[in-house]
Amino acid sequence: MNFFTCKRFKSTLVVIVSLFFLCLSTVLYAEDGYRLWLRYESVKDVQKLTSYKELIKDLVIFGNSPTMNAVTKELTFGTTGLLGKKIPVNIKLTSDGSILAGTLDQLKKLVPSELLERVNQMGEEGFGILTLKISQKKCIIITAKSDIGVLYGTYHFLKLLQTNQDINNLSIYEEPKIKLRLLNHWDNLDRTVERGYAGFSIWNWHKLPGYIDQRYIDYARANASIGINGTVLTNVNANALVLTPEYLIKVKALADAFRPYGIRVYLTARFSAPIELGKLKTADPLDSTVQVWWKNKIDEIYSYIPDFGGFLVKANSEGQPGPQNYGRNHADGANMLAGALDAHKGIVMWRAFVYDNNVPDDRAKQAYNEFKPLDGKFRKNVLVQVKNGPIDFQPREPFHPLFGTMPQTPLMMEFQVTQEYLGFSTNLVYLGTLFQECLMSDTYSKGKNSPVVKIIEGNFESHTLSGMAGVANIGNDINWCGHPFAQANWYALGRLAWNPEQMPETIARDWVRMTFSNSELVVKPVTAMMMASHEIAVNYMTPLGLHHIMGWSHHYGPGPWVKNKQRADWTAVYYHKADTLGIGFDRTESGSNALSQYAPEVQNTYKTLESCPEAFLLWFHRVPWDYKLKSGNTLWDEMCYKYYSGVDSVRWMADTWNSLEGQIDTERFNQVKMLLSMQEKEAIVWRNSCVLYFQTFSKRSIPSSLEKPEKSLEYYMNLKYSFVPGN
Ligand code: GCW
Repeated sequence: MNFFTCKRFKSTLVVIVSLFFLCLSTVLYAEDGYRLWLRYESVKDVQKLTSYKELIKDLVIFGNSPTMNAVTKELTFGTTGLLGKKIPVNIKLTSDGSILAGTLDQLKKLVPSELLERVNQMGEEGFGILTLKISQKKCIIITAKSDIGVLYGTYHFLKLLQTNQDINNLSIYEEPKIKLRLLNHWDNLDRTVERGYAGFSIWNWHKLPGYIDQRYIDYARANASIGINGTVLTNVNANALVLTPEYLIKVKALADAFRPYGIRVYLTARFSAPIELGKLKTADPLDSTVQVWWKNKIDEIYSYIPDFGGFLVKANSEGQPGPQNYGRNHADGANMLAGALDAHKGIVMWRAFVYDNNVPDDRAKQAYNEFKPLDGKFRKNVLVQVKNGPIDFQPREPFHPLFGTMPQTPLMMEFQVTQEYLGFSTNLVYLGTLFQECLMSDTYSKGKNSPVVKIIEGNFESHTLSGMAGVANIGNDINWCGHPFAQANWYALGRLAWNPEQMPETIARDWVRMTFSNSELVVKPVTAMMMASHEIAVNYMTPLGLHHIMGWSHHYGPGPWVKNKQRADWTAVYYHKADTLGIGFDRTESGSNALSQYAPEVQNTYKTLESCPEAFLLWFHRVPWDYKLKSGNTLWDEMCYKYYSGVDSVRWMADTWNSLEGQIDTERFNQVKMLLSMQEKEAIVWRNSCVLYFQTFSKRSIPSSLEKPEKSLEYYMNLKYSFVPGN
């Protein structure tokens, strides 16, 4: 007997081989974040798992359209992963425990029609998930009027399993409250992403149309799972090239890949395209040659993509061309495009984020001034897309005054999911609460209880169109968004676009359960961190209504000292107006009177120093440094406390996260740990820069209980950041 045949060798070999496979499997299944919230890990709760196995024996799926094939794939993949065993697909109902998925039409032979009546009353995208007895057999049916509805129902059903819900007696009916639920990619054709912090664009234009990256399919799956039904592929700072045949065949390839998942493709239209591509002398929307050019272009686009969604347009803003170049207004521009799109049921989303060529007394007033007079002048297939606040996605803004003041025009919400002003992809900031704060703000446009959400749902005027868009935070990073928690913002956008009345906490909990763990030991603290995170960032960046004091141009880090640029309204000093007497932008009657753009009840709330919620104090008022706030502190002291509490709270988030070691997979645990430590450093830079800079005006000392900034103001002002992403 030699060593190689001895028992000892054999068992050593077994150990080595098993270790090898174990290592290999951890490498293969490393939690790199790619799977987003669709991980379908096997259910850990033994009781739940047993009951799911009891209730889910097989899948019976009707229809074989591309969408129904997606349903089959997702249901098989999802249930197999969650239940830890292969769930077979059958063609007919054979025993208890079938999951039946199909449209009403397909199911009507099996299911008594009165049981499905409620689904029949819903729109095309709605669905029902019901526990029923059919031919004495207990089953769960997922049904809808359309295949897409069945797909949405499928994801909802899988979410129930992913979040360990009871599925014994289901009676769920859901339909979206908003029609257009879109991502806006600010992706350029060279694959850079404006304000993108997760690598390069996921659209690999060079390899399209021949190469369909699996990422496109996974992107579509992720979007469909949260109800997103459209994507604008290109940057609003548009390049006309995307409208040429060279690119249209690539756009078509993406549209084909997304179609089974209910996602329509939209493009940004560069207003001067007739000049750049068509060699016309003008892009005047009232010029007939221009109109013909666009009509032909639009017909051409539809010849490639029959269900093309339409255009998103940024015009006469930040140097982009538009109708005002020809003495026309936004309605003239939008209607010209909408006219040509209408023949194909396409739409125009015309952005209200505009800039005058002249620097105004208050930039916050511009959109209202330009758009309000145009209410009622837009064609039926135009939506005006309005950012949540009147300046520009600041860490905190009051709601945009256009909400509620253009009743005859469907207004579409534009949120920013990418964290341009909220710490890029190094800061953990959950945006569900920011979105909700805006959606729930009462505009009083129809008296009390006229929140923004009702305006965008189109409740008051029953517009045929309604929409919500989020500027995407997606790039080609392995985890899509750069920060594991940034995925939650993509997720929240989709969930809120489907139903903007949902609670951000519910959404956060679901996301944590699907993304990390169902254990309450994880769900509770992580949800608490997420729910607090936006306010924390506001505290260390722009407390008490401060805004637009970030680093010049790239917007990374603080820059309250930024002044003397091309336009005053691109500087920080224009917005904070700090001097030895006080700080803040007076937007009341004694100042720019931007407040007058809101309903009288809203004006009353913000009008006086006493009535104004402190979160918006310096947004609406100029306040003396010694002014006493509700806490009894002076404005200066309170500002210091806010900045310091912001940093302390980041430390609390880091401690909370670090206490979860062992309960989260190592890879993502370490990623978030490192990022939180970076966030702490960045928060300190924000705090120290702002406190030291504003101190040069307030001439007051930092309250003695607070640690002194370790470096000088000069040090912070001289920090240089080269090649900041997204710029
Ligand atoms: O906030 C500003 C951004 C620009 C962006 C613009 C917009 C796409 O800094 O990068 O341009 O908003 O929304 O159009």
